[in-house]
Formats: sequence, C-alpha cells, structure tokens
Amino acid sequence: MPESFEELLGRAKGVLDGNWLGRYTKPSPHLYPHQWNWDSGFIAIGYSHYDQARAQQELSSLFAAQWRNGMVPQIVFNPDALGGYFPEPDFWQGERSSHHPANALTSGITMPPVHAMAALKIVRKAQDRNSARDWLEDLYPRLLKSQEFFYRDRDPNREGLAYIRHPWESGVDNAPTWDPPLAAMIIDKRSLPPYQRQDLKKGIPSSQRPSDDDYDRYVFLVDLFRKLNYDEAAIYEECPFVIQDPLLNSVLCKANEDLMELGQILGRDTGQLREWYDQTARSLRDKLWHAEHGAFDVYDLRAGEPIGTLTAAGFMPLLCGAPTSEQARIIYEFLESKAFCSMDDERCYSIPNYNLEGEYFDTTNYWRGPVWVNTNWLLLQGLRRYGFHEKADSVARDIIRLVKRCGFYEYFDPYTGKCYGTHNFSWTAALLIDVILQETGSGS
Ligand code: 2M8
Repeated sequence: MPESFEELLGRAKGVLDGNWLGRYTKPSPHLYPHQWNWDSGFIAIGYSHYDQARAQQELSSLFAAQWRNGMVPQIVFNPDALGGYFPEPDFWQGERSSHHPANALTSGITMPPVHAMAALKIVRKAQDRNSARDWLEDLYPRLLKSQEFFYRDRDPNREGLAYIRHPWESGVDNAPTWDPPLAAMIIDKRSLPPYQRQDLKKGIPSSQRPSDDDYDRYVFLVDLFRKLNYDEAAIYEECPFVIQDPLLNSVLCKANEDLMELGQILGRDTGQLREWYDQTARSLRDKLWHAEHGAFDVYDLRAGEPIGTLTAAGFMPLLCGAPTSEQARIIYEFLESKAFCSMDDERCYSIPNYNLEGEYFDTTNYWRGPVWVNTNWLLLQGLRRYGFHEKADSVARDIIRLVKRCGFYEYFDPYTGKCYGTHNFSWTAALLIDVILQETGSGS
C-alpha cells in the first residue's frame, strides 16, 4: 500500500478514536455530540475493516434505542452531553409516545436505513465468526422490525415507497428539493414554541447552514409531531410535509436485498423481503422516474406531484438495482455532464450534491451544492453495480483527493476542494477507510 494511504488510514482511525464514546461514535467533537442514525451505519462500515467488536457495538447501541413500533430514531442522546445541541429530548418529548423506549433519550423521527448494508459488511469481514453470528441473531429481528415500520407506517398507498415527514429524515436537510414543500407551509411564527439554535454557536458561518426560515419549519413539524403524541396515522393526516424520496427508498430497497442475504446465513425465510424488494424497485422505476429530467424525482404526496429539483438523490436508485438498463444509461450521461462534474472536467470534484448549474447552487452551503462523502459512497456502490467502473474509480479518487487536500471535514466545495463544516467528522473518516481498502485494492 502506498505510504500516503497508510498515513491517511492512521489519521482516519485517529478521528474515529477521538469520537468514540465507549459504546458508539459521535459524528464530530462539538457540533454533533450525540449518536446519529445513519452516521452510525457509515461509521460501522469503517470499523468493519479493523475492529469487529466496535463495529458490532456501534449498531447494537443504536438499535437498543429502537422504538417499539420499529422506528430507529434519528438521534440517540448522550445524557452526559445535553445542552449543546438543538433540539434535545426536552424539546422532542418522545415520552409522549407509547412506542418510545424506556431506557433511552431519542428524537421522534428516523433516517435512511443504511444499517443492513453495514451489518452485511461486518458479517462478511468478521474474523471472529461465532461472535458475528451471535450478534447477527440479536440484530437481525431488529433490522426486520425497522423495515416493517417503513412499510406499515410510512407507505399509506401500499406502493412500496416510504415517505419522510421531516427534512431531517432525508439526511440531506436543506437540499433545494425541500424548498417548495417548505415554502408551501404557512406558519405563524408567533405560535411557534420558543427555541434557540445551537448550531450557529459552533463557529460555522450561518451562510453554510440551513436558514432561520428553514429552522422555523423544522420546529413547526416537531411541534406538530409531539402534539400528536407521535401517532403515525394522525401525523399522516395532518402533516404538511409528506414526501417519497428516492434516496431513502433506494436505501430501503437495498436493505431488503442485504437482509435477504443475512437471513439466508441464519436460515430464515426471506419471502417477505423479496416481495418488499420487488415492489420498491418497481415503484422507484415506474413512479419516481422522470423521463424529461433523466433522473429520479421526489414525489410530494401533499401536492400530488413530483418535485423536479435535480440533486444527487436522483441517481441513488442505482444503489439497489432498480433502474432499467436504459434508465441507468440516461443517469450515467447526466452524471457525466457539466451539471454533476464529468470525469474529464478538471475544474471540479465529483459528485456535487446539487446540480452545478442549478438555480440555487451554492458552493459552501451544506446540502445545497458541496460534495459529501457519504452520499458519494452510496453512489459509488451503485455505479459499480451497473458496471460504470471508470466513473466509480474517479469518484473514489476524488474522495481521497479531497480528504488528503484538507482533512476530515463534513463537506467540500466542488470547485476549489476547500473543506467546510465541522472538522474530525466521523463518516468522512470511516468511509475513507472503506474507499482506500475496498476501492483501491489496497485491502486485498
Ligand atoms: C446533519 O443533520 C443534523 C440533523 O439531523 C443537523 O443539521 O443538526 C445532516 O448532515 C445529517 O445527514 C447527519 O446525519 C447529521 C449528523 O452528522 O448532521
């Protein structure tokens, strides 16, 4: 392995060590002091290469806080670190729900379920096979319960497409995609519960974070959920933000596939998973495909129409094999256009989260343009699946170049490669480990 990779791997492991709290890993030292749902999945993927016990523990800790209805919360709060983030348990009031676990403090929403992917990776890489099997026996039913939650409580039309009911559930919080449904929410600021943002006190310029208007809407939604005691059926009736997102649904679809493999290892019947997989893949392909855009759109269930904002989420169905070969070819052309930084374009790093030519593109504002390592890692898996290896190699190379250039940051300017957001960011470190060991052949 090249010396520079050895050195980078050492530094990446150092970042994870610094954020490891004994049972799980916080996303970053200051900005995100608790355990986050999909962060822990990505982090476990990094650990799977060199610390099986920690990888297993990371997911076990998260699922110990699973709600009784199967929902895996977006945040599991660290009781020793309260006071530095908003919103925390006093605001969420998760205990209003009969589903909230008694022994944990959590938020009342979820995130894309990347954990089956992580679990499969852990099991495949395990040195201690007995420990992995025991661990899987325990985790597998919990992973299934999370799938059941999405299909039972978030898919009212039984289409195989789960909806999100808060931008935070998408993981791509202030992506321009959410602007139209958020703008359509008429809120009376005077009736919002009082709150104070904490994120702007951590040294990151407000121009790089969601706006105050966004936060008012985030808070409005949380307030609605707690007033309705987190009753999913009641929320579905009243919530103004109800959206089928190709990112979450591609991850959900992929989880079925990975759970089928895990189920076979345990000798379980995987018929239900196959049905879910087929239905979600079909609906992604038929309902969310937008031929004119040449990408997959989100579908706004309240407005009854797609939102045609082009972000990297529009390519995500590659991850689970949903696109037809023709759809995949069209997506590939798009990914290889100026809009998403083609391989031979030396002015930019791939893949920006939002169309470089889009009206709201911003080089440094959070999910409104920058390059992110986690979504690119997911796209990388999809590109490989469809045999687009040259592009996958170039995405992997750009991840390494960006981190080498300025460190383990949260997001990167797609033109200058400058790094932004919080530093010593866990998933950047964890997925860099995977990219170096899995994608460059350095691990074999
Ligand atoms: C960001 O989101 C949180 C809310 O969940 C925030 O802005 O406070 C997103 O990037 C999300 O995808 C990520 O999981 C979280 C922690 O890294 O930070």
